[in-house]
Amino acid sequence: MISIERIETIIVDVPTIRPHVLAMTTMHRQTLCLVRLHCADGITGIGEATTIGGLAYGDESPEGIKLAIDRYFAPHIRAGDATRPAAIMAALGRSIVGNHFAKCAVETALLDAQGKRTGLAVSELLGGRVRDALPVLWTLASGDTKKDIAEAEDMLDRRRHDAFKLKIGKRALTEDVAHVGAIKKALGNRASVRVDVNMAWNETTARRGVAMLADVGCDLVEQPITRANRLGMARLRALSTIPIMADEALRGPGDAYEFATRAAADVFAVKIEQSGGLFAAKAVQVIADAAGVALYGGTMLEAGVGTIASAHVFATFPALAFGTELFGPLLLTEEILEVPLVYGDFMLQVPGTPGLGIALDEDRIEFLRRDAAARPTISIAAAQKG
Ligand code: MUC
Ligand code: MG
Repeated sequence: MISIERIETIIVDVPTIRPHVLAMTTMHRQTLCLVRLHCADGITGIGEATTIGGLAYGDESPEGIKLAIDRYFAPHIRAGDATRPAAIMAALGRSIVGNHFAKCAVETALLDAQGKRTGLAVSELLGGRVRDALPVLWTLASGDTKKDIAEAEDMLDRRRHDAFKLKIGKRALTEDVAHVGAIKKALGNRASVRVDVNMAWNETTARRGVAMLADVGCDLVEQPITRANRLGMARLRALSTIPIMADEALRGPGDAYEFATRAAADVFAVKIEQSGGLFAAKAVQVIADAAGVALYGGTMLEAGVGTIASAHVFATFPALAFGTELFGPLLLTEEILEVPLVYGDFMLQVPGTPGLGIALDEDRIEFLRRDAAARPTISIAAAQKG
């Protein structure tokens, strides 16, 4: 038995490199809730939870996650054995309803610690990896067609991404389709172009929209309608000539099971946070595989810790037909890891070293944390004086 002696939760705010425009919010920064579990054997595990636009995307916020872990998760974690991550997660599952993002951050930290303890990469603890690198798409979401085309050309030139997801649903349907068509025309066969509507359409708009998008060369439509309308997703899927992907609607294995039995999606966007953890995401994958649903590795725009935790999970998927969108750290102005994740040749490398295979840049975290001691500031008047 190895106890967990200290549980740290740290809120960190990091600006984005440009505004990230989604149907429901525009992001100018990302807020991380980092979790550190200090174990009695001297090993520390790290986890991360992020949301999108505070509470704009889901029903957990970074601040709420911190509070939930500090107040309600902590006694169960302290009562557990660090060498038994599954038993601690089972205890949390029995006592705490929902809170998937918080559970994911804690499970990530438990598995990071256990990996360091056993000398195994997290992907090996999850059953073993089938690949060492993952294809990574980029989201074009500046809100401006010309800027998006220039951004995509730059990504292609640098061999960083050759698949792009466009965020639509905020403007009129014809404007959105023209935007997608213009980008596809500019990129041609050099890139895959997909869209994410983030639930912004009703079913009738979606029926027209999906057909119009197929005509301009779009390869896939992600979550066109509200997460609640599962039968609508099944109807859209039956009519569509291009794949329909479920994202917001998939909040764990139970939803995956229902989507699979209702044939309500061609593709599942698997997200470790939405699923409720790394093993829950694996369960979503297993259900998809059994039902013949294709897979895509999704993101909640996590920084380095959550991104690499996701990568360890996706590295174990036998098939990953639509690649991943694990670009979160690249959307942020600040690096929080000692050694940045390795992107290149359209892929993200998955470390093979024990645990997650990453370390936090402690000085950077101390500087960026929201509760950092007041930094020296200089007033405009003082600066002008001299
Ligand atoms: C989403 O809905 O998929 C993932 C990539 C991105 O640009 O936004 C997120 C959320
Ligand atoms: Mg999505």
